[in-house]
Amino acid sequence: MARKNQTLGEFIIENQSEFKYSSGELSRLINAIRLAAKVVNHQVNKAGLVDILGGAGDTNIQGEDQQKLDVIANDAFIKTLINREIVCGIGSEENDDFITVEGHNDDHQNKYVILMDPLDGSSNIDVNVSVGTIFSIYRRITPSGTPVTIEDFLQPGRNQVAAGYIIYGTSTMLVYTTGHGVNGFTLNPAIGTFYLSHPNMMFPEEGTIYSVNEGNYTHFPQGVKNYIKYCQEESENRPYTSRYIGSLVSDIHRNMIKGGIYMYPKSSVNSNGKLRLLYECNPMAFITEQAGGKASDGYTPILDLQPTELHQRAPFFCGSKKMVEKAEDFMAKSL
Ligand code: P6P
Repeated sequence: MARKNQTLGEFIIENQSEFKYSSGELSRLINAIRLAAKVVNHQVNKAGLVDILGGAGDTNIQGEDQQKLDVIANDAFIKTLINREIVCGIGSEENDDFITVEGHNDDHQNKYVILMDPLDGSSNIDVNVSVGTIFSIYRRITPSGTPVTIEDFLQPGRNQVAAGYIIYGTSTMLVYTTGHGVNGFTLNPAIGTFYLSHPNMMFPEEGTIYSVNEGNYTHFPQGVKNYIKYCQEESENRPYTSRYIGSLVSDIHRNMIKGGIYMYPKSSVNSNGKLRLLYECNPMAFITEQAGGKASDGYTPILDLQPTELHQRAPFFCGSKKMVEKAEDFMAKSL
């Protein structure tokens, strides 16, 4: 039972019994994420003060300029997760291949794999706009005692045992689910403690906010164009309001609280859209469904897609159930 102002630590202990099979590892994994979140939060909050802005001079597998904070966040989460000896493998947007974690005595006995986008929205770093960390957790499916394999990462999103995000905004929040609803914890930076501030978060079934990069309008499928025109035309509750921060975590967090839809469709420029299935779409879709919303690629629930590659992309429609269903109607009618 979620009690407002409970600390994250108390919440994890009181809800330990909800984790199937877990004898505490999943709790320790969430605690490891909590620690790494505080480390990254400290770095993000001082970004303007220390010469860590700007590119790190490298590019990641997506060919995107790696921001120094991308690298710092990636290192912080990887180091914390390895030290806590709970995962047998780590997949990250910033690493071309997955990382094998041998574990205690190099015995490959750890039960979980984690996938993450350590600092999503990093292009916003230098302009002081909110950024976020996104994570997705599975139980391994290959035999314990053997090195983790790509199959452990390429599971459908429906298999996730936990997923969440940290939003480094006007306040820093950790929002996550283990399949029993969504709860949001706000960091009190003065004492470094996360407090339950948003118990049982739910998407409003309807909303009046649509989030999409309309600069890509001419490249969108006709169904998306038709839906955007639907959002803009005068009628009951419409025109809607357009809000697009360019930071997935921020746009979806706002829509979950106020109601809305976020779309990153495929286009003639990005045949599968831009967002990555394993560490952006799947975790945000798990959270969305747990919060009573809906997430699809325009046709199929995101959580039912069978991944084939670690960094594959997927078109993404996510948010208030009735808004996503309306967008899917427009997509179906223009097949
Ligand atoms: P565009 C950030 O790079 C990101 O992955 C999401 O956080 C964000 O919603 C999207 O890409 C923004 O992409 O093409 O609109 O700038």
